[in-house]
Amino acid sequence: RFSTAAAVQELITPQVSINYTQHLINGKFVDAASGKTFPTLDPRTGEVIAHVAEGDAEDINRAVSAAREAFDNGPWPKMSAYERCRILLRFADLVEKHNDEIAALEAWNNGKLYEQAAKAEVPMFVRLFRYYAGWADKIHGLTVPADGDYHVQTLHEPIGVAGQIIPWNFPLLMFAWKVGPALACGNTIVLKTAEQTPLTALLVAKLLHEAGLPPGVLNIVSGYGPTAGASLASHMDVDKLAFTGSTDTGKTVLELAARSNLKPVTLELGGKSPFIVFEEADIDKVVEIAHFALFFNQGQCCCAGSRTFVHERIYDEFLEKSKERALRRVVGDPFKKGVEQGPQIDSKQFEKVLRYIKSGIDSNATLECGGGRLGSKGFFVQPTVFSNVQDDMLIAKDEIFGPVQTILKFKDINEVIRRANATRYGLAAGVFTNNVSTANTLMRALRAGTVWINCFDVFDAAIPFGGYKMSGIGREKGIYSLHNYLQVKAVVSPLNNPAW
Ligand code: TXE
Repeated sequence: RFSTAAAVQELITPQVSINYTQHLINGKFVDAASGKTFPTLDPRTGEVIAHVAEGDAEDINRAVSAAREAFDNGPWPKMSAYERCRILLRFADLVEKHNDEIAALEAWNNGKLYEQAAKAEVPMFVRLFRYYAGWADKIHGLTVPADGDYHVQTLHEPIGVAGQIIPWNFPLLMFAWKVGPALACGNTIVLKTAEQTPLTALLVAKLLHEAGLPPGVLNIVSGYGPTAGASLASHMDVDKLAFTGSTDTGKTVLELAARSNLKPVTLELGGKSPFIVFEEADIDKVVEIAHFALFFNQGQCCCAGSRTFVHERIYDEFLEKSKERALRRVVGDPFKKGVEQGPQIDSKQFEKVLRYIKSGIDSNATLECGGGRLGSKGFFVQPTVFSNVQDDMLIAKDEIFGPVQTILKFKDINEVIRRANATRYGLAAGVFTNNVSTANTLMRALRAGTVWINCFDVFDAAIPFGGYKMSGIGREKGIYSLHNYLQVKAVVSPLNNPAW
């Protein structure tokens, strides 16, 4: 009942050309210092779609020098905040104008649905930049009522050169979450994109320069983590680091930051988010939301509802309907209308997902549907559902990051709170109930950065996002994200100026 392998192979070439593959340093596209390039792939086929400049320590040095110069001596941090706001607004307009082209490149390089990119992600990118443009001229300090005859104020100043490392699952949105607040606050940036998805950041950065961004304010280096990424994290002239990716790499970059110049670090890491369904929930509706919460973006979401806890009284019906829904999921070419799921990003992630499926089978969870590769080309995985999942199984503990739903049974509220919190992660949670006191109890008891009640994956530029425990440090989006990119300076002067 899955779409056939033949459909998977009948690929549509996106109507977009790839014009930017070099690093962007000091406002110019340049080759890697070493002259090296690396291939970037189409996840539908595994075929190369472009060769991209491969950055290492020397490229990071050049990019950081440009960002340092732009911060210390360039116009950006000193520019009127209103002018910065207008540049960001012009940029948002330009992206909106090129919506479909940008979406096509995003889908091509990532394997995500073209419709999802065109109708949700690029518009959300635009919304995020308009939101941050709005903040640019509303950042100000306080007048502080200190004891004694002193006038005391705080200045909120940009922190300096921000190093930013982003992953491949939402290349454009991760760009917006990081670049938006850093620019609104007047910082300069060196961004290292994920090696799997270097293309759209370069395309939108070109538009940002067309909108009036001065050279050197945003520099982009493509390349791998242990080379380019590690050089950025440990650079002595980078004042702040923001990272999204795996918990293991998060630990590595935190250590690199500490061992170099103790730059402050924000981390947005993995998750194993509980999705809790109480007995009185509307089963049909919640089955659909639970399906979306897990399978959206091929299951490659840090906040995926990846532990579906269902009350024992509705468990059997919920399971049957979840399985039936997964069997109906249309997998195929992400450029085709009606397709709901494309390929995983690359062979490494594809193999990882298949390994976890095997581990689920080996640990005696019940494989309800799916369980293997789809087709013989690219990185497609069958939508998979496991029931009879126990908390100590690897599939219930680790972040699978693929289209694998694990369904667990619970009896009562205290038990499910304890089990939902028994994880090293704490990124998000979903609660489905019509009972106000159940909702009120869970929203407080769950140790997660976001609790969605009777909804899931509701994102908005103004809603903060981030993790408890090993899901991260700090918050992105909303007013909270600005704190990551500002220094607070206290300024104290006597009220009655002494006669010197
Ligand atoms: O992550 P990495 P990978 C999770 C998900 C996935 C797993 C592995 O479970 O299956 O992580 O994915 C850069 N110094 N998430 O291997 O390695 C790297 O180049 C500096 C959750 O892709 O964390 C890329 O730009 N940088 C997640 C970025 O880190 C380094 C999104 C992420 O890669 C580096 C992605 C190093 N030593 C994966 N090593 C989320 N939170 O949404 C790698 N990088």
